[in-house]
Amino acid sequence: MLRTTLGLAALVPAVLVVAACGAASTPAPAATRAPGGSGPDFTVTAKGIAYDGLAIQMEADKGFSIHFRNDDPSTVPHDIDIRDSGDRIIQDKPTIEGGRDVIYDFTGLPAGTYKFECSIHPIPAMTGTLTVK
Ligand SMILES: [Cu+2]
Repeated sequence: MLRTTLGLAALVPAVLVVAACGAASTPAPAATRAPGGSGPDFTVTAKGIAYDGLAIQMEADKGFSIHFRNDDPSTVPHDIDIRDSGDRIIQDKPTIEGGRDVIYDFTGLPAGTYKFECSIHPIPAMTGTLTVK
């Protein structure tokens, strides 16, 4: 009985911390999802050293593509790399300079939560969440 009580007491603060984090954060803007067809699945634009979409949701084991635009000055390169939950780059895409756009093709991923991030600017404004279900 004593053991059970202690276990519950230890759990309560952790639950409170999670709830507080959830309440404090606003939902990230989702990347534009293109309508079905043969074009790219998503569109992401970088401007002012920030992505315009910070959330992408994709089905498991399904390849996808992102039409990426860099609307910053030509001297400011950006890219989109994918990192796994251990923060390792698992899909590394080349940077493009400002004023250009590219279609990045990504291979399918197992279900999980990943990050997509600019390798030049790994800051919150250029770090999104890729949810694979
Ligand atoms: Cu960047």
